[in-house]
Amino acid sequence: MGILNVTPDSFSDGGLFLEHQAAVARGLEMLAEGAVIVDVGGESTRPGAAPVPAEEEAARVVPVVAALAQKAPQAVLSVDTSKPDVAEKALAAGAQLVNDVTAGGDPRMLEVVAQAEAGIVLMHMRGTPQTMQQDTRYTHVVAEVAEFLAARADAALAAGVPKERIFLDPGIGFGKDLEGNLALLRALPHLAALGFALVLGVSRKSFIGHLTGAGVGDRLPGSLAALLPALGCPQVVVRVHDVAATKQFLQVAQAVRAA
Ligand code: HH2
Repeated sequence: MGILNVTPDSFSDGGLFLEHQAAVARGLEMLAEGAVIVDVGGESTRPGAAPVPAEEEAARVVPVVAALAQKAPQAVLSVDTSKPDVAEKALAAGAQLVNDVTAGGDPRMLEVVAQAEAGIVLMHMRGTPQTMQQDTRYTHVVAEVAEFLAARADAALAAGVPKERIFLDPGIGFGKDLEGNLALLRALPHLAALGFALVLGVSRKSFIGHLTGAGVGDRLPGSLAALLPALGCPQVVVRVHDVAATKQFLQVAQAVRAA
């Protein structure tokens, strides 16, 4: 899953693809590099990011989704939003997946997804992007995240989203400290045992900076290393900025594992 942020303020690529033409070109480039899914987002979720009104978010993402759907009909397009109105418009424009970092926090989201016969990514976050790093203590982070994800998957099933269209994501960096992020990465097989496909987003995140001192633009090696736990899991979608490098990493790592 290639990340396409049509925002002025995303932590790593903010401002680069705010122009629709540049965003569509980057989406097509990621597909050519081997992405299967392009995740189009119009609101940053970095800690402390300012909320964006639904109309503005839709105006950022919907034209990009529509253009990609027209130019790359084979691609799976995802919309990174927690607002049902934005999701509905993006689904009508050709998206097939909603990436909701609030895991259906707005109850209408699950209805919108079920109605459109789309898929949904349900991610764990504590609080909101404004508050999530204020308290990152857990008694048992893996058990708490797994319990939350299982409950949200049940809610999606109850709303009529079929199991094969539900993806669970531990939300690396969303209300977790370094220790919590590492524990969740190590526990990926445990989360896979919930029986749903997973999404994992580690690309360029700050825990890599905390471990290594590397700045956002220099975190590719750490981003690849953080994908190691995903190699042992059957159904993991990796959400990345650097599609070509990640593709090569996964191809070689999987060949070695299979040898
Ligand atoms: N991480 C980010 C945004 N959306 N969605 C899922 N499912 N999992 C993630 O780990 C995840 C996500 C943050 O990364 P990015 O999109 O690069 O930055 P920003 O939120 O600042 O736009």
